[in-house]
Amino acid sequence: MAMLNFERKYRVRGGTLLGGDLFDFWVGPFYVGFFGVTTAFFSLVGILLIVWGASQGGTWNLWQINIAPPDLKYGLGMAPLMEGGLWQLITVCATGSFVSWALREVEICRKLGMGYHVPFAFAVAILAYVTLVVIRPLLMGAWGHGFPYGIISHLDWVSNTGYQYLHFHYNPAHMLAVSFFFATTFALSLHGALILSATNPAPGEVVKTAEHENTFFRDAIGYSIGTLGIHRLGLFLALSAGFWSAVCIVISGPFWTRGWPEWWSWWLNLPVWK
Ligand code: 07D
Ligand code: 07D
Ligand code: U10
Repeated sequence: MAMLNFERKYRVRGGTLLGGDLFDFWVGPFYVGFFGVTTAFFSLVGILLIVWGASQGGTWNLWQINIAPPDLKYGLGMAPLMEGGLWQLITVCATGSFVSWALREVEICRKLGMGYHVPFAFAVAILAYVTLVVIRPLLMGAWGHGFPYGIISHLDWVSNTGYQYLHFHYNPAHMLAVSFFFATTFALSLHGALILSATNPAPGEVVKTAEHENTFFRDAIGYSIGTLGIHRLGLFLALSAGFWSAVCIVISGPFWTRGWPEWWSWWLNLPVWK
């Protein structure tokens, strides 16, 4: 079936979570739905607030635009608009639009009778973001612990926050997250390379199948995880990277306030060394 025929066949009513038939239509290639409207609303308001905030910030240099969270003295209260209130509104819009986008993905999955793997995966990214700007600030008692919205300024925040704990590489959950990120790129490079080597042969050669793919890895490392298995592993590695990232930052401050190198003194204090 040609792709456009397939789309016509499956672009049917139903599967919505909210709004019934009301927003159950497409605009060009995009499915709308109730959550498409809320995505459009939150993104538009959020972007307008950023542009307005930028216009008050004294620079149009894209790299330097910065919308900072409130001072710590405002605690968990609302701050005046130009002293972090804008950051608070933008955070509401960003969270609203990310969650709306995930729910719109859920509706699309339901229409197509597919699993919810894609929205679930996006939800882990949203969890990491919400951990940075909502959960950790709540646990630490001030919105001022969120990261500022700006291309360079958010890098400064990461660096400063890292050095507050002396040496962030000693954070054990950061180690896990970093290793999962590395493992994800390693797995995707192996997978992309293997698929291309089998299915995109030189002119005149035949296309190979999963038999070849399995045999390559059995010859090389004695085991093949299989064609479905590599996708399960890839999803697991990538989601673990995001999950342990959220853990590594939420424990920094709320659960561990000293330098991360010091955390390892439990090892030196094991009775076995005495
Ligand atoms: C390739 C998919 C496309 C997405 C893109 C990002 C915007 C922002 C906003 C001008 C892989 C679109 C960008 C809409 C424009 C304004 C106000 C995804 C792909 C191309 N960061 N970060 C970047 C975000 C955090 C860190 C780049 C967002 C945390 C470091 C881009 C968030 C920490 C470095 C960006 C976020 C952190 C970057 C490229 C949210 C820990 C870099 C991103 C909402 C996670 C790199 C100058 C990319 C860079 C970079 C966006 C959060 C650390 C501007 C939207 C606070 C160390 N980040 N970031 O390709 O070059 O992602 O920075 O949480 O070195 Mg960041
Ligand atoms: C938060 C992004 C969510 C995105 C969403 C979508 C739009 C729409 C539209 C394109 C989580 C946004 C969409 C806006 C765009 C269009 C059309 C993803 C998020 C919802 N670190 N470190 C991490 C490494 C050091 C520090 C994570 C490496 C130093 C701090 C990861 C190194 C110090 C924090 C990581 C290194 C330090 C981190 C980031 C090496 C600084 C965090 C990935 C090789 C001196 C952050 C939850 C992530 C974190 C984090 C990797 C070094 C500090 C594991 C490889 C030693 C303070 N670091 N780091 O979380 O865990 O993605 O955040 O040196 O807060 Mg680190
Ligand atoms: C994978 C795969 C695989 C494939 C694949 C892929 C993974 C094996 C079969 C996919 C992979 C790729 C294509 C590779 C490239 C991808 C990346 C590198 C990832 C990063 C991607 C990007 C950087 C692209 C990002 C682009 C985006 C997000 C699109 C932007 C979209 C929009 C701007 C429109 C969004 C739509 C919305 C919000 C809903 C519908 C809304 C509209 C159409 C707008 C109109 C609005 C309305 C009608 C609603 C009314 C609005 C209101 C009421 C608000 C008004 C508010 C006011 C204030 C006025 O494994 O298989 O191959 O391909």
